[in-house]
Amino acid sequence: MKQFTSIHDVENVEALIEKALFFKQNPIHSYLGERKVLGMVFFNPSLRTRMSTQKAAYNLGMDVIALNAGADGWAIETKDGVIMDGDKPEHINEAVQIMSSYCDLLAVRTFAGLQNRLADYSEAILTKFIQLSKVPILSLESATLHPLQSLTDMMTIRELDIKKPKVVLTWAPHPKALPQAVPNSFLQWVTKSDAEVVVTHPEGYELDIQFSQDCKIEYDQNKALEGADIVYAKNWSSYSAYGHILSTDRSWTVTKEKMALTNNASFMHCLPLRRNMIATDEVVNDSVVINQAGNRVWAAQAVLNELLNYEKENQNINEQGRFAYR
Ligand code: SN0
Repeated sequence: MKQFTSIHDVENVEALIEKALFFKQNPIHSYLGERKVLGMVFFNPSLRTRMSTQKAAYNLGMDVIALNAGADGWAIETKDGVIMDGDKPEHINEAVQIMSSYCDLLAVRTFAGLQNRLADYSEAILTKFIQLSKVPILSLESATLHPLQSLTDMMTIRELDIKKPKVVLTWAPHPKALPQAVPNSFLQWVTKSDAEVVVTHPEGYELDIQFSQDCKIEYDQNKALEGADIVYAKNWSSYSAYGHILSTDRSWTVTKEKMALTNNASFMHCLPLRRNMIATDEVVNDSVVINQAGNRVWAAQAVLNELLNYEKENQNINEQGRFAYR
């Protein structure tokens, strides 16, 4: 695997899930990453992604440099052709080339701006990283996808060991407009697994058809939840009325009563989760979210291991022990 930005970069999804499960049992299995540096650049906040990916890198013997662009590093201008007379002193065109010269793998988190659908769905910033980096790129959530989360989700569902589970992705209310990255990515992965997938949301919250085409859409949340084995809750803002909040209807909050409609389903969420908006305290306390978040380490380790392996196999290591990635 020469980069990890979506499921399309993964040659064998099944093998990657198995590798993540393997690392959970054998965390310190390889030192493939010894003397290698993972750079992590954050344009947006992170708790799980940052800590779990760092831990995963350490398990492989890597060193990590993490930079919060605009907080502990210069704010980075990402658009071409602008007169840089504002508050961003650094341009992405230099920054990525330079950061990638210091690192062996480069990871980036960049959320959707939710102002311009075309710009977000063209993955302008992630694409810049891919084009300008000398080393493999790893997405830590981009404008439209969150593949590390989805790999973790698949691993967590696998651990539940349910034959052809009914998986329900439900929209839930939230005070802020959030990206569609987590639900888009989840559907991209879960529809490739052996599961019956139902998406439920209020009208106007339809996701981009490229992600929802292989699942059933059910506008009645109670109906959707009937017989569910897994309930995956997430808020997202509208795709059609791009970036807008169309509903804050708290009748969509996942409650104990709603969970009672399911087949004793496991409740999942990527976190952070706003309690008693997305789901009630009772539902969160009785969920698999802690194991799910814990699995982020093993998913990240499987991905880092694949990226390191690719380089090793392609023998692109130069005299300095650095990858000479093209
Ligand atoms: C992000 C999202 O894509 O929805 C990251 C999830 C892994 N979530 C948020 O930004 C939540 C912010 C909030 O105010 O609750």
